[in-house]
Amino acid sequence: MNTHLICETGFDSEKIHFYGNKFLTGNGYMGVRGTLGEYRKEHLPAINLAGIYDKVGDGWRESVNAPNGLYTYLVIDKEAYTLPEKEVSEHEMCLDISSGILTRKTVFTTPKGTVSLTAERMVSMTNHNLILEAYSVTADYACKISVFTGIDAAIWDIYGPHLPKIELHQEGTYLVASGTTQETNIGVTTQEEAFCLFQSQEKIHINEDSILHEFLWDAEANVSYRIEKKVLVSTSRDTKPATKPQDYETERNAHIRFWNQIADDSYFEIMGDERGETALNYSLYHLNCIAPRHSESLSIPARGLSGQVYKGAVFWDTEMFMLDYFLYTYPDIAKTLLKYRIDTLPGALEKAKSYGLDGAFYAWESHEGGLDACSDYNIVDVFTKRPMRTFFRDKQVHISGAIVYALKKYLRITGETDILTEGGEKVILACAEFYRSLLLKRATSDFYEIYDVVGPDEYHERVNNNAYTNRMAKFVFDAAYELSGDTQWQKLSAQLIPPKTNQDGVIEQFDGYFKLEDCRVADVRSRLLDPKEYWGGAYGVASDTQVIKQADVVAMMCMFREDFSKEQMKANIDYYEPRTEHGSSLSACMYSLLSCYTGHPDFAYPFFLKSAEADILPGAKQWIGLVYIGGTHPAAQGGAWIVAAMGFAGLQIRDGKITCNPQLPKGWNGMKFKINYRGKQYEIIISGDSYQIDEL
Ligand code: IFM
Repeated sequence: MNTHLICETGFDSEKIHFYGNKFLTGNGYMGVRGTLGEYRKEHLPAINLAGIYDKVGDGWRESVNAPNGLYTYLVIDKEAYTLPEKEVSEHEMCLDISSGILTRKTVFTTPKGTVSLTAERMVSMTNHNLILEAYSVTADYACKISVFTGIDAAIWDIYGPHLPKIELHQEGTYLVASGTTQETNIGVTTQEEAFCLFQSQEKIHINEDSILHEFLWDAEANVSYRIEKKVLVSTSRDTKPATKPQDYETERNAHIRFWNQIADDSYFEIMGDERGETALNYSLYHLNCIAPRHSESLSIPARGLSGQVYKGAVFWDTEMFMLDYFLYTYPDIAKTLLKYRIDTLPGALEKAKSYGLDGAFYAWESHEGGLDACSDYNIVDVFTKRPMRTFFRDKQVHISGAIVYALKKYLRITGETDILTEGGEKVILACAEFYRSLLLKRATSDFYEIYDVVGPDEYHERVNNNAYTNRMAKFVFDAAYELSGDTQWQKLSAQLIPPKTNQDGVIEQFDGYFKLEDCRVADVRSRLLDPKEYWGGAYGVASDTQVIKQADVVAMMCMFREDFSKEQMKANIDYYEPRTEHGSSLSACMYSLLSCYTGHPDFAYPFFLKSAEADILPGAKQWIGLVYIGGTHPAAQGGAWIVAAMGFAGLQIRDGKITCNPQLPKGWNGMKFKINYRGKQYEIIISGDSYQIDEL
């Protein structure tokens, strides 16, 4: 079995959106949803652009999709053969995660026989503006075939249209579609060139919302006819003009070589678990599809480049869940992600000021310049259809701590300190000032407290002394002290109220949490009147109970494992897991990691798989209230790497020394993977509970 091939056989029109995520291709500059060439906007095709945002009227600000240069459909004897409209006798999509190539084979049944359509697609890793696609058509009888291929300017937008007037024309061998975003005035252009590798007649059709070649020919029975496409996507924000591609084969080979290298650098071998190995490497495939290799200062949105869900915005997901893979594999990319936060410091300073606070309050949903795209009304109530006031933007203050935590991790792993003078130091100090401005002290108390926050568990809003948030603030004060030697930070760290713990060592998630109704996830679920109902906020079914959305105390224990004994970690997993909905894809990996830390890899395994398979299997949450949240889950994918490397392999770097502490789940006989540490590559081979680390 080839564990690098992810396939879906058969066609299920109910799963069109899911396939769009599952078969995403991308190169960090753009993500291309895994939709079929013939799909129009109702099936959510998208060429989603990294870091390009816009706002239309009162709609939410969101990322921008380019005109779809992959639009292609087949006509046989004057009848269109497209999915989902036509019956097919065969249909398969396969993604090769070690070459970054998505293929499709569809066999249509026509009144006279069968016609097979195969296609391959890749978003070039070596020319970031380029997408390559090739089609082959074979009929088992003689017929007249037309392939229409070109650019669809009817773009799928959630809050668009972002390119309201798209100009379509032909320029030499290229078809061109270009438009300008409404608020941000960014030019977006798609150019498309298609070649027939056989004799055909060609016509160009310029329609109201598409520009297409029509290749028309008399097909002989059982002869394959191939058409190759090169699509160039560019924006006026590009630092360099798009380079014209070389011939298809040369570009294809370069792309494959690049992906082969990624697979060689970072994919895992898991002896004894093909399913786990495939899911983990598929996760790493996704992280590489969305890694901003073309930039020195850009980050990754919470839904990757799979569309405009969550506004295409960057959340704490990147720093806390995705960064580690890059730190240990491609530290330059880790730096690019952090530079984004350094460069968006002005936005964070501005946000803090707007709330009457000091220092840097980073955007909960960050767009360019650090602008917070998070709305005050981020969820629509299913019953009243009214926007609900949520407090993600104003109260999820743990975001600034995530950035300092990530910077410190970068410093520790890479040993590269230039990032401090390049702005990292300012970020750390500004975040410390921010947390200082949140501190409250009662006249009779020795301790500082932090009130009125939302922790990682978003269902409980405006709580006091969220243990995770307080620990992050303490971490930031410690970092500021270490950097500046200013003892005010040391004092604040020492005087921050310690977490409250019950007799079993279970940490109270926030003040009063233990007094809430103690019930289980199933109890709360049974109270829902509508499956899309929001569980949190003022009237949510979970709000007055101990049921939480995602790892919170458990996440804190993962981040600060040195603070806790294994017994205490275990007591907290045992307490919180039955009360956790895992309603966020960020949750499972934290439970998995902490279970590894406590020496329970078998308990950890299903959570690991849930994380790694977040986009392989259907079932991910699609709605919060009436807001669509479908898309890929890169934080879960990054979390899967963290669990495999730090959890099952027990990888740790302390005082410059790489060590492992393997704890393999049942069925795993060994693991093999590489890391990059301070400019050198190491191969880690684990067999049972012993390991070997070889410098390569
Ligand atoms: O950042 C997360 C948050 O923790 C839970 N809701 C979804 C966000 C984006 O993934």
